[in-house]
Amino acid sequence: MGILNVTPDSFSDGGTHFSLDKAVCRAREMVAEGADIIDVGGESTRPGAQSVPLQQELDRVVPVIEKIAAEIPIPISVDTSKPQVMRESVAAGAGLINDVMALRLPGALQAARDLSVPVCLMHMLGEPRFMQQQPVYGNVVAEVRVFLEERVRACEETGISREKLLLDPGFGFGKSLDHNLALLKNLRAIADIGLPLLIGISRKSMIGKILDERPVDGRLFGSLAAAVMALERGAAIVRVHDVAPTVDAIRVVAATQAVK
Ligand code: YH5
Repeated sequence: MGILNVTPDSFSDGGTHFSLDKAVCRAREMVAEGADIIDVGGESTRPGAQSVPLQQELDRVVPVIEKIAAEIPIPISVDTSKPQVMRESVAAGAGLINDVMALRLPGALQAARDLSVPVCLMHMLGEPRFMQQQPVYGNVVAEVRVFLEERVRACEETGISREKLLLDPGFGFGKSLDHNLALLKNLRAIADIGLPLLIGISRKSMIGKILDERPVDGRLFGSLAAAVMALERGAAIVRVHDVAPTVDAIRVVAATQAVK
């Protein structure tokens, strides 16, 4: 899954304006590099980020989805928590909802049910603005598992079938470095829930911290190591910035996993 951020700080036209053409070019490039899904996100969910008003998120995301859905041969996912953005994005051509709030906003469960597309449910402790202020768990792996199982039940009770669901432990979302490392090492316990696992570690601060505060642009090799570890522990999809290098890593893992 290739990440396509459609926030004003990405794909600027040189000024302060977002360039639709540049975003579409990046999507084409990721397809050429071997991406199987493009994840379009218009709300920054980084630690400390403010939430984006509904109309602004719609204005960012919907035109991009419309344009790339018309010309790109792979599924498009929308990274959003807002029911209205889910509805308009699917109408514009998105085929997957990627919700870091795991359908906890009012109306989100109903929107996902009505749209009947697959949904990725991600674990997050707290909310983006405050989530990195000393997160506390008894047993992070067990608690993430219980949370995800509870969200699966909420989906089923709303009429969303299990077959439509993917799960994600939410690396970096309300987790310290030790929490993230425990989740990566014990990812099998989350995979054992029995639904496909999506993992987002690419360039995240856990990689930077392990590598002595390496800046974002030097985190590729560390991100690849983490992706390989996740795949070996049962991950089905990795959400990444660097598609071509990740596809090589995936092919090495897949070739090895194919041996009896
Ligand atoms: C995720 O894990 N993450 S947005 C901080 C960074 C780098 C990247 C430089 N959406 C996930 O990608 N959806 C995001 O430090 C996600 N799983 C799913 N399913 C945050 C992000 C990032 C944040």
